Amino acid sequence: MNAESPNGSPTRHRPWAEPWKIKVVEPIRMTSRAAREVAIREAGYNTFLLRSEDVYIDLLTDSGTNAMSDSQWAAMMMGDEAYAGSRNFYHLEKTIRDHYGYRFVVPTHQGRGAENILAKIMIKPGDVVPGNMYFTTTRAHQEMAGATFADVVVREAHDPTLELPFKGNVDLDALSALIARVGANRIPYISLAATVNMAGGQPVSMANARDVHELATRHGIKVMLDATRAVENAYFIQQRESGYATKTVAEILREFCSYTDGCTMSGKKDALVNIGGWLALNDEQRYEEASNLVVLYEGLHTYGGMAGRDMEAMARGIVESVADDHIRARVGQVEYLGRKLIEAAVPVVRPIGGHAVYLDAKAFYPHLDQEQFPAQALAAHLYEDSGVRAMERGIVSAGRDKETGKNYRPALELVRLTIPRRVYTQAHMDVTAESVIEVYGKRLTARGLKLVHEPRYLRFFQARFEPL
Ligand code: PM9
Repeated sequence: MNAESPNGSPTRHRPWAEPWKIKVVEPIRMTSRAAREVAIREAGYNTFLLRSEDVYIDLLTDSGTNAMSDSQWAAMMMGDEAYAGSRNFYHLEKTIRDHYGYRFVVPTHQGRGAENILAKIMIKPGDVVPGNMYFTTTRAHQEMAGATFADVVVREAHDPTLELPFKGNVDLDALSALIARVGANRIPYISLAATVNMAGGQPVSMANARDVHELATRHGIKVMLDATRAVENAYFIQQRESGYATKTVAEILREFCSYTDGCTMSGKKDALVNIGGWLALNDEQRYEEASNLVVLYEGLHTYGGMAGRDMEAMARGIVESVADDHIRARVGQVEYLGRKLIEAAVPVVRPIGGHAVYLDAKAFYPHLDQEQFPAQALAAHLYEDSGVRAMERGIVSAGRDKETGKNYRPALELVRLTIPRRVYTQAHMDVTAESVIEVYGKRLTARGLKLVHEPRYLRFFQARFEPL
């Protein structure tokens, strides 16, 4: 093997080999198929309701499941747990300003805390919020504040088979038409997500972000970024967009954020921590409102629901997250799993996204109607086969239209194999691929599910099912 390849990656053959070694391990255990069949039945065929002890490889989410570095763990001992004015807050604030570029920072316990506050300070009843595909918690807070979400993602995002570099882009014609139809005064902001989770972790190009900002600014509309996986988005820009190959991910992230007026952030993803988030804004008056409102929902504006130690760990995590070798390894591991499944002709969303490989459940189980919850069933079948836990991202996650009460029927009916950062090995990816391939081999005998318990809010978390 080469000691070092010219582009700074560890080897020519394994460019994504991890830039870290393992210091602490957490045991996990394999269970029997019989035990897993009982566990998933008791969980109402919902992988959110499984106990993690009963899971072998946990690919439910990359949210809060990251492994922290030794530097982050050391930071946990540096927590200033003062109620007000913790030094860790000021460090976090400076780190966010330096890396994301926004002027004002309001800490929150996680992403949805920031979404709640943003929706409350920006939205009035009857507003419309355009966005590049919905996200569950984001849309829920927009709706609770009285807005309707309007999807303006490019049409290609809804087709899992299309191999295009920026399937998270906003359709500028659709956005213009929406502004003309409802009027700019009813659009408090554009909700721009990078990457787009529900489309398969697909990125937004820099050119598109620039154009969205230009169009929005012309109409006096703000652009609010969901920065949850903006570092992964920046990596894709570096790899795929002309003019960015020689820029660092850190530089690309700063430029990307400069085309937006603020952001909500779940630090539990890119920022390499187990809990934390923030709302960032450039507008001082809005910041005053947000930093006042945060005391009602999260905590004082210098901790927002986080302990001082959590803020310190997140500040260090942000710095680690933009290192080119880290992000190359992170996305490289996801691509490794994706390629194995593509080689076995398993239908997955193309191209492979930044944080997860998404199985196309409609193509996997073509004999099941969407109302028989093929993705929910597939996630259960995969768990039964190997103890690999995945997440449904289809009709259950999409929920119901708040006006008609009917199920949304999203074009994408997916199962997400979500890779936590710095947690699993290549062998774990191999086991996962083998299990998916095994389940794919038995696909024609698979049965769907019926919904037997449906909670009112974000039903996918707690819904229960029975086999048909
Ligand atoms: N995402 C995920 O697994 C957590 C559970 S599913 C609701 O993908 C985006 C793009 C997210 C996200 C959470 C949030 C909310 C906002 N935007 O979970 O509240 O992917 O920190 O963030 C999950 P919090």
